[in-house]
Amino acid sequence: MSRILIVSNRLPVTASKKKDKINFLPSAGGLATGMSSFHQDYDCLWIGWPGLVKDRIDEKGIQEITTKLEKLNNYPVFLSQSQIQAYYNGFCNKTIWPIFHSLTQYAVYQNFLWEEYNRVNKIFCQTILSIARPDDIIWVHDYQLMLLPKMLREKRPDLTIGFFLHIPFPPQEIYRLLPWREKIVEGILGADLIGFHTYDYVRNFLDSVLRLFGYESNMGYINYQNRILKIDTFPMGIDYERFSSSIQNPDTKKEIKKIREQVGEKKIILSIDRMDYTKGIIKRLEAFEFFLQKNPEYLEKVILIMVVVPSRIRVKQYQQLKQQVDELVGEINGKYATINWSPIRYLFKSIPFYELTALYYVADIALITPLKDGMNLVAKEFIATKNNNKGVLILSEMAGAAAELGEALIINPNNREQISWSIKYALNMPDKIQKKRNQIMQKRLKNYHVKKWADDFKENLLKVKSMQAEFSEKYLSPETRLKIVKDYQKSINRLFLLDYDGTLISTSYKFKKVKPDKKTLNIIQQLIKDKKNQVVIVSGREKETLEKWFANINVGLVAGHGTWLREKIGQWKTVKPLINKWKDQIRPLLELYVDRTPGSFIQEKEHSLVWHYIKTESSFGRMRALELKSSLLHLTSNLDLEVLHGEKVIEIIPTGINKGLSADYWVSQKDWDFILAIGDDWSDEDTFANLPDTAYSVKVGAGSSQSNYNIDSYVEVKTLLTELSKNKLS
Ligand code: GDG
Repeated sequence: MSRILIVSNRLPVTASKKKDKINFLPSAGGLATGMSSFHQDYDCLWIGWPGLVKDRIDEKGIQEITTKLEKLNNYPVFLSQSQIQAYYNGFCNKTIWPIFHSLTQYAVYQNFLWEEYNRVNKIFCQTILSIARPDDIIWVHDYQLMLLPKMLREKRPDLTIGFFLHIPFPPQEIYRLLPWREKIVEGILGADLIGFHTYDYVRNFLDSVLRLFGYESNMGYINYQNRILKIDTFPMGIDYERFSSSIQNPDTKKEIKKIREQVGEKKIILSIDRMDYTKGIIKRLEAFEFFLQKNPEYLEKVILIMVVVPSRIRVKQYQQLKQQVDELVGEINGKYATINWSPIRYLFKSIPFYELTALYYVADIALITPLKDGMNLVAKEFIATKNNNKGVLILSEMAGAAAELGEALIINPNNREQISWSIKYALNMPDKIQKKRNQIMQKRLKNYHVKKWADDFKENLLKVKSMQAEFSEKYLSPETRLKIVKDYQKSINRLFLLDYDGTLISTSYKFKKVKPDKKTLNIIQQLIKDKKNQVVIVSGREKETLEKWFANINVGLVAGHGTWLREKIGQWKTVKPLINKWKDQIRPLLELYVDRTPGSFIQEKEHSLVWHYIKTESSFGRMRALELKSSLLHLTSNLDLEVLHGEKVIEIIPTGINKGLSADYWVSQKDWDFILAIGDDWSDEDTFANLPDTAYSVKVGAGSSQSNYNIDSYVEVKTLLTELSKNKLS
C-alpha cells in the first residue's frame, strides 16, 4: 500500500520553546486545519518545518522534536533563523504573496531572497528523497514550495507528485511581473496533477504556461516534455461534521451563553481572519462606519466582533497594517461609542476552537470582505456551524469560496455603499429566507467535505499516472507515420473515417456552426481525387448542416453520431430502433459533476437525463462538460446511449445508435486494405472499437482511448492527411 507524503512549509504541529522546555501546539491556518483530518485517516507522513528555528535548539532538542513528531506521523525539516527570514518572511511573503493576490504595490523583488527560496526548496527535496519509497504519493502544498515538484522530478522521474496551490494564481499580466516567472511555472510543472481552488486560477495558470512556454492545454491536460499532466479545480472543503456538531460541545454551549449575556439583544456581526492586507480589514471597517453613519437607528443595536489573528509579525507591512487597524478601530469606537456600548469588539489574538464555533453560532451576520483570497474557509465554517440555519453570510466576490456559496450576499469589498446596504439587508432578512439559503449551501458543503476533496485529488493524481503509462507507448511516432504512408502507397481500397469537430477543425469551434475552412476542404478534395479512396466524415452534427457544408463534395457522411448516413449526395437513411433502461447507472456520475461544478444541475425528462451548466462560469462549465462527456464514454459504451452536447447542456438519450454502427456499416461495404479512423472524443471511441485489427485508429489529444495511437492536435491531423493525399512524406 502506498503512503501519502504531505509536504508543506509548516507541519500541523508547532513546536515552541519556553525556558528550556519544548511545547507542541496545533498549527493555525487553513492548510493545517483542512489537511489534518485527512492526515489522520490515511497512511500519511507529513513533512514540514516544525516552527522552531534550529539556532534555538541543540542536538538534544532536535532529537526530542523528531521523536515526538514521529509518533504523530510528522517528519521535521529544520531551518535556520536566517533561512526563515529570507525564504519565508522574505520571498514567500514579500514577493509571492502580494503578487499572487494581485496586490503588486506590496511586492519586493530581491535576488538574495529568491536564492534562499531555491535553497530551502532544495533542502525539502533532499529530505523527501531520503525517505520516499518508489510507490509513495507525494503531495506538495502551497506557494512556499513551488520549485519542489521539478526538483523531485529531475532526481526521480518515476515519482507520483501532486501540487496544490492554496492561494490564487494571478492573471498572467500580473504574474509576468515576477523576474523568476519561468522558473516558478517550470517548478510547478514538475508535478503530475496541479490543483487550484477555482477555475479562474486554473485559467490564469494555463494562460501563463501558454504565454511563457507555448504549451496549449486540452481539457486541462498538457503534454509537457512528453509527459501528460493535468491542471484542475478542487475547491477545498471543510471538516463539515466537526463544525456542524460543534454545538454539542459543553464548552461551546457555555461560551454561547456567556456571549449572549454580554451582548444582550444586540445583533452580532462577526469577522475572523489573520492580520493580513489581503483580508480587506481596513475596507471592512470603513464600510461598517459608513453603515453606522447612514443608519443611525442601528446605533447601540449592532456590534461588530472582529477577531484578528496575529500573523507574520516580523514583516514590516504587517506591523504597519496592525497599527492602521488599531487606530481605525479606536477612531470608530471613539466616535460612536456610548457609555453602554462600543460598536466594535476587537480581539487581536487566536481563540480556542470552542470560542470560535460559539461565535459562528451566535453571529447574525458573518462579514467576510477579502480583497483577494484563495478560498476562505471561515465562510464555509460559519455556514456549517449554523445548524439552526439562521444567519447571513456577506462574502466578498474576491474569495474563491464565492464561486460555491452563491446564496450568500456577494459583495465587492471596495464598494462600501454595497457592503453597508448588504448589512442592512441581512439584518432585515426574514428567518425563512436565511434558512433556505443556508440549507442549500450546507448541502453543498456537506457533500464536498475536506476528505472528499483530498480523495478526489488523490484519485485524479493516480488517474493521470496511469494515463501517462498508457500514452507514452501510444504517441504517434515518426516511424509509425512513415509506416502509415507506406501502407497507404501499397493499398488499393482505402477507407477514411474522419470525425469533424476537434479532428478536422479546432475544438474551440466546437458546437458552433462553423463551416469547414478552405484548407480542410482542399485536403478532402485532394484525397477523394484518388479513386482508391473513400472518405467518410463521421459527425455528431445534424444532417442538414453536413449536407449544406458538403453539398458538392462526394464524401460519405454520418450525422447525429450515427443516426443518419449519406452514401450519395442528398440521399440519407437511418440505421436502428431505440432501447431504454439506463438512468440509474448514469445519474450518480451526473450528481458527482453537480457537486464539482457550482451552478450546474440535473433535469430528468421522460426519456432522457440532462445536465445543465448554463449558470456555471462559462469556460469552466465547458471544460467540465467535455470531461463529463469523456467519463460517460466508459459508462455508456455497453448501454447504447447517445450523448448530445448542446448549448450549455449535455443530454443523454437512449438510441442504440452510435458512431460504431456506422463504422461497421462502412467497413462491411468493401474489402478495404487500408483503413484510417481519426477522432477526438468519446463518441469516436465507438468507431475505434468497431474497426478490424489491421486498421489504423488515431485519437486527437492526450486522453486515454481504444485507438492504436494518439496525436497532438487537429493541426497534426491535417499534416498527416496532406502527406497521404500527396502520397509522400513532407
Ligand atoms: C490559506 C489561504 C485558503 C482562524 N482564526 C482562528 C482559527 N482560524 C482558522 C479558521 C480557518 C483557518 O484558520 C483560516 O483559513 P482561511 O481559509 O480563512 O485563511 P488562510 O489561513 O489565509 O488560508 C485561503 C486556505 O489556505 C485553505 O486552502 O482558504 O484562501 O489564504 O480554518 O477556522 N482557528 C482557531 N482560532 C482562531 O482564532 N481555532
